[in-house]
Amino acid sequence: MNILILGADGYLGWPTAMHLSRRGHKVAVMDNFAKRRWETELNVEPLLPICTLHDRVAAWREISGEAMELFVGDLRNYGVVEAVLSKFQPDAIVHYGEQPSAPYSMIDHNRAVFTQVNNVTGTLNVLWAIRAVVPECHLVKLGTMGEYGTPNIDIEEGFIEIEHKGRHDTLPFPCQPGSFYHLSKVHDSHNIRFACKVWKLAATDLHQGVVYGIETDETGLDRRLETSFHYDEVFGTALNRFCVQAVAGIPMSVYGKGGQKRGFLNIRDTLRCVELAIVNPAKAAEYRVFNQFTETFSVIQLAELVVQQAKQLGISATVESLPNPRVELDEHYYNPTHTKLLALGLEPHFLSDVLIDSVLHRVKAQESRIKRGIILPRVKWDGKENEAAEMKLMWAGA
Ligand code: USQ
Repeated sequence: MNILILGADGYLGWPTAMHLSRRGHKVAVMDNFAKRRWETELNVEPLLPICTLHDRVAAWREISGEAMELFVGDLRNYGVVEAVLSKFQPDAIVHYGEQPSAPYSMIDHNRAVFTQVNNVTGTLNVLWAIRAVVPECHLVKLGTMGEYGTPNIDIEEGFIEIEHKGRHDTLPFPCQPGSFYHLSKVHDSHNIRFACKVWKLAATDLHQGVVYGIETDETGLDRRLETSFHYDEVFGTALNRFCVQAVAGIPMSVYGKGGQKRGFLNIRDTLRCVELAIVNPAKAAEYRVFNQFTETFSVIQLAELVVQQAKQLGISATVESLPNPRVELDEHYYNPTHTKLLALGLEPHFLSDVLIDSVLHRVKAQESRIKRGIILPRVKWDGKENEAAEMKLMWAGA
């Protein structure tokens, strides 16, 4: 299959590209390197130094013998998107090419508007270009479990059957997202579903939980193939941050009571889920949603697990409850369904089996690179202090 990866320079994009290339697909990668600019803007960097995408593509060719076509371009430019699809003629597109951070979208007005315009426009352009150039192409789009929020009922996979005043229907599951970033994904989901309905496109919306992990089978083949692993307050996710904090001897930053429950999955399972979605494609006019995570934990459970496992490496990690910078429930019901990917053959990696080997060991080896000053949260959901903060002055635009 011809598979185009959008956002291929990122944490998940690059490992996905190698994973699919190694399995015999013809892969092309596209990115505008915006993430590297946002890192510079906020003076943060991944834990491991990461080669340029050009160098990684060259290294991949040397190591695997497989070529990848590289496109440098911005999804907000419709002409560029159409040209790339015309040239590569993808059978499937994996779309990671968005601003991925909730805290980034909450820094100030600029970043909130930027996140929504960037994400929604990019996805709309992809939809229009598929319609114009490759209408049978299957879109596999990275959405988020955060689209649902934390309702006091079980979360279904995309749709809920409702009885209302004696009538029955199956409707999109109600969305109560918790940041302007998560809202951008909800807007995308509506646009994709509509495009599937009116143009008979085929799409899978992967409502993914929080990903952890630093290594995949392919990134482990050569130092030059590593992927970016963030632990700062803006781009780092909870578990990755806790592992770095444990190794650095900083108390783990549990926000509020730590009763926030989320779905989690290992980076290796992300790659497998995307592959399963591609090889079992949606049909024409079908918009389907897969809830993509393997286990649920509360934030405090995660921190406690890191304490236990770090102990086995001789690290005595501690936990600190910080005032929650976000506006979210920190004690709530959470029971999301996730059966569709398991039914397609997903065999999950479980956190307690892989945490030491797949994360803590690697972080420990890079201990000297940890920047302690970028860890504590400064971005607050109420926005007031962020507006005055130095971050506002550092806005570099799109
Ligand atoms: N949290 C802490 N301490 C920290 C960092 C986070 O207690 O140091 C808490 C947050 O308050 C939140 C939970 O951990 O309740 C998850 O936060 P996160 O930063 O790990 O994840 P989130 O902001 O939700 O976003 C991440 C990715 C995003 C993806 C999403 C999946 O950045 O791209 O869409 O996970 S989900 O959370 O299911 O929406």
